[in-house]
Amino acid sequence: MNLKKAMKLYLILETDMIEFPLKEFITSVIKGGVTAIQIRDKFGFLQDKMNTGIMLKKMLPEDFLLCVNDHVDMAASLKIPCVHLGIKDITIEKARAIYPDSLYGYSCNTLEDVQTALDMKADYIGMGPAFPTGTKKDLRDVIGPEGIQELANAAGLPCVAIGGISKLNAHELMGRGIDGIAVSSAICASKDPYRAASELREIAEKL
Ligand code: TZP
Ligand code: MG
Repeated sequence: MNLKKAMKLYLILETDMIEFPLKEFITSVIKGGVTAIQIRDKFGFLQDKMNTGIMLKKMLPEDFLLCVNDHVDMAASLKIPCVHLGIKDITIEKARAIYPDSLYGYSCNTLEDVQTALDMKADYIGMGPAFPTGTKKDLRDVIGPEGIQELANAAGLPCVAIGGISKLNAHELMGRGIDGIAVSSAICASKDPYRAASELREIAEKL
């Protein structure tokens, strides 16, 4: 898998925000240009996330970058190819002992986090929050486009910016050394998810 290419438009799935049947929504956003999906649903039941994972595995091509937030065990049991972890989760080293075949992403907010990601041999980095957002409750300090650039330069790994990104501010992330943008509300809460995805993909192509 070409990870940099696969991370161009990375959708963080928060199904509570979605106003359409999930299957219909996924079909629309894939047509619109989403290149990766992370099952997050931070406060959802694990059984529901498992069902979402089973459905997405059936719908998406085998080489699609499908990720699971936090739940290494769920990813391993469904053979989902990627797990996303952060400072509050088990380490990537421990996760690899459970599920060695997975790709691992790591959330970074500081240069120290980037060093941790490199030490743990993360496959990619999610860096942010780029902008203020209400989607994540335990939000760390907003680092802005300059902070994103600083972390991307230090990382030298495939990376996406995350946090409060919309079609109104995504252009501020151009030329910052990132490979893609990760969004939740800008697509999940949209009345026209196809359009939201295609507008963001157009911007992501110019990063
Ligand atoms: N991690 C940092 S900010 C964030 C996560 C999961 C929330 C992203 O959601 P939105 O709606 O795109 O700001
Ligand atoms: Mg986590």
